[in-house]
Amino acid sequence: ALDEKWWETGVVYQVYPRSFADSNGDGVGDLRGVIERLPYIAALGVSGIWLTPFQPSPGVDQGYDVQDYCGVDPLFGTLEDFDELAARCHELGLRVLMDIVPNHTSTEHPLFKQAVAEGPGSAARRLFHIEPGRENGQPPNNWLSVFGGPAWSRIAPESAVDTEWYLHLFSPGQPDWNWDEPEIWDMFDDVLRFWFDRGADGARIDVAHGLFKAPGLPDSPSVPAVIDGLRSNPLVMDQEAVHEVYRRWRRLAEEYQPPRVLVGEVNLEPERSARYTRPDEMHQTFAFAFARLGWEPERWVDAGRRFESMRREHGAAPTWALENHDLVRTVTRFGGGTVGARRARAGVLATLGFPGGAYLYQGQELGLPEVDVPEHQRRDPMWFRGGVSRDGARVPLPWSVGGDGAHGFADDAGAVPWLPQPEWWGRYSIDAQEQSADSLLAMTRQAVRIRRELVASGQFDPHAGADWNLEGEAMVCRSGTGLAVVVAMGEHAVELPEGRLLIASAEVKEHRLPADAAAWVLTGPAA
Ligand code: ISL
Repeated sequence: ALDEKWWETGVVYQVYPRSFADSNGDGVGDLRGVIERLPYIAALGVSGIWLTPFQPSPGVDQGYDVQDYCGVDPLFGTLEDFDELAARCHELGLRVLMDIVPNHTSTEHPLFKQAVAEGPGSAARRLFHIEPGRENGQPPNNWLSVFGGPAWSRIAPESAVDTEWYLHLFSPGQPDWNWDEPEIWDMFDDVLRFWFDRGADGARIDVAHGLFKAPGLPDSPSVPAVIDGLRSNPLVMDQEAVHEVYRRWRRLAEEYQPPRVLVGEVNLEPERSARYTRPDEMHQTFAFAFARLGWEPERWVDAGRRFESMRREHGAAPTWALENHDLVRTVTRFGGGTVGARRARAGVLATLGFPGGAYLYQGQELGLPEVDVPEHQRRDPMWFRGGVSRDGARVPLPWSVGGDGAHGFADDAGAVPWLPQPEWWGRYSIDAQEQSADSLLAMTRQAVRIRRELVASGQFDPHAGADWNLEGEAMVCRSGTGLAVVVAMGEHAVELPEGRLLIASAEVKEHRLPADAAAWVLTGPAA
């Protein structure tokens, strides 16, 4: 049962290659670094990895500005390295998810360069949203980019003749594709086939709720692309037309044996994101309504309940994740310091126990806090456009206690990591946590192992419906299989429900779970 539906029965580990392991001492992680340290990932017991982009890119948005969708950036290695990585993963029983970026590309993509060169009216310009400006040198409409500032830039800022503008929902280095053109559909079919043929087991789809814009690109009464964390501008994203793309991709994925898996980065409210997991669309979408929460019991219950509608209406299991490379690390988000550390630990256990798929972001199993990267060393385009910097969740992993080789991130002792690590980084290292039986790393491994056992015995089912309630100071998720996930979110210890305690994130005494902790209890006949 585990293998067949690995993406939801098992746990997927997100690898951010730039910051995972550096095999050649240039301070940037690479595919060979991932290959060398796959045994570490396999030992977590996870069923697969998702690799964020490693395709050729100028790196304006750390690889989310893709210049060539079917290659490997020399910074990360070669296509042969990818082949070896996929083969090694499969030997170890790990599946591999690519990151596909269909909403936008890079200004260095050959088709965009052609569009620039061939000028107004050319066929190449139709592949993007390229429009004449308005009077007084104003952009074609009033939309703002997700990263801040106008969503439009001039194609040729210096030219008096070519006064057209191109749309970019993200940075100016990331022009949006025009999905009204059939050529784009064909191009992405080929991209998916390229990686699926090479052994990729599926794809995470970047900004999957993007792609299409309201016809005619009208001015918007509310100008930002994202109104708040989960509500996007209805003219800019979440257009009905996008669902036809996923129906097509699902058919394409199912031409393969085993069928390839699609997971959507759909940053919308549960009811809207659920529509992307219809049986003939994507297999899963991340539960962002949950990922964006702080330590707020009422909102956890509310988010949990809202995802139950996704099961009922679309037959899809929610996909829990509390961290990724865009979000503030949970230790910090949940309060920082030792309190934040305890809560982040509880968060890992809760995520793995709620019925649904589960993703962990590299370093989450170590309890890494957000790093305050000094301003002059920040690299995030969002920061440069006036937003918050996401660099603090992207600092290269600490593998060893001592500082050499950027705390063991690099094989080369003198390597300087692309983002600076704080001097206390080694305290969180994998080596340090391997020495301690109650480290978060040890707990994560144990929880993943227990989850596998529960899957095998039918006591964990990602599709089981669940009841979400506040019981006193505890947030309790009781799943149809008899597994209760209890999170003590108040100030006091809570009495655990009757049953067999399987694992807890802090010491349970007399069946009482301390504050800021989580536990799994098998209740009813299942116990
Ligand atoms: O569009 C949003 C909400 O409706 C955003 O939250 C959006 O989902 C998010 O910014 C997308 O992130 C992904 O694409 C970006 C990239 O910078 C991120 O790292 C990536 O995860 C652009 O490719």
